[in-house]
Amino acid sequence: MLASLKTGLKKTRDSLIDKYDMLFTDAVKDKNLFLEKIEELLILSDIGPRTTEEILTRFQAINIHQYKMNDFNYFKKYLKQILIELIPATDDAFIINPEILNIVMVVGVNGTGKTSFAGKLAYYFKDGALDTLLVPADTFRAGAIEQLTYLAKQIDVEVMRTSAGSEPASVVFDSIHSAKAKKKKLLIIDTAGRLHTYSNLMKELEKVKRVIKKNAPEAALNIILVIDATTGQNGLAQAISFKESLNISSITLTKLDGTSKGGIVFTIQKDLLIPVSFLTYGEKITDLCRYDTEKFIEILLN
Ligand SMILES: Nc1nc2c(ncn2[C@@H]2O[C@H](COP(=O)(O)OP(=O)(O)O)[C@@H](O)[C@H]2O)c(=O)[nH]1
Ligand SMILES: [Mg+2]
Repeated sequence: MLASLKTGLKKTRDSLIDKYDMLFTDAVKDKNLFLEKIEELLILSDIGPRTTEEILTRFQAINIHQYKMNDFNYFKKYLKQILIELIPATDDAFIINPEILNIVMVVGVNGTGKTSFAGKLAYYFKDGALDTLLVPADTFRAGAIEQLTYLAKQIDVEVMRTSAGSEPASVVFDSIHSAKAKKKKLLIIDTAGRLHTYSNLMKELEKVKRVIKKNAPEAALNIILVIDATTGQNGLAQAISFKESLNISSITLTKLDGTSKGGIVFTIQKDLLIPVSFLTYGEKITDLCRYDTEKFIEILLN
């Protein structure tokens, strides 16, 4: 993870630091008040009720004066240590096997950043020289095909030609056969985020998944749910329903640059038990990184 992630997390980092100063002027004199303020701070950054509670238990157990909790540096050091212990490592959330065809199906509701993520991911793997095909299977929304096609041209990655209104499952069917014929190693499928109803959407995505399983059973399939970090609890609700319908492999959290609630990364892992694979933190094609708990905590609290 890069310095650019640090910039992308500026809002969350600033909020933790500002609020710490604001909240802790007197709190450290009184342990109960201190715990109350910590709780407020953690909830404000969307760390989630379960993790917050576990963190509080750890703080409860220490002598706050001995640990110099009035000093932000000591506090951060201690919190870092707790988070690293509490948040499960997720390094196997996303694996690419360059020997076979890898299929990434990108799902999520409208506007979360699916199409942008598909482009960023293709660009990310360009360095690794993985021959990639981008597939615009959001044929429902006007402009979605053009958006991905434009992105693909900019980064010089092949994109499947499709016309608006085609059936997504048949676009995906064609793309799998095309990828096999061309010996592609990575197929990135961008899907629709909204149909007439939510249940229509789920049915369509399930159908796309069946087409993949049937036509490329030998491929490694990753279903990545894209969640907009700025949507908070709403994003969590989305994750629950996509998890039920599609058995997603991991989550990509987008727009971390636009929120002070970056703690949602921990909520997803702890409360939903879904691994996080990628983060995006800006509109540039390079504003993407793999997620790594320890590095994330390090950057967040440094
Ligand atoms: N600031 C910021 N904007 C983003 C990020 N990812 C996507 N966006 C913007 O969010 C909007 C919706 O993105 P899009 O990929 O079209 O979403 P989709 O409807 O899920 O395909 C666009 O204006 C993107 O530029 C991000 O990480 N940070
Ligand atoms: Mg889109």
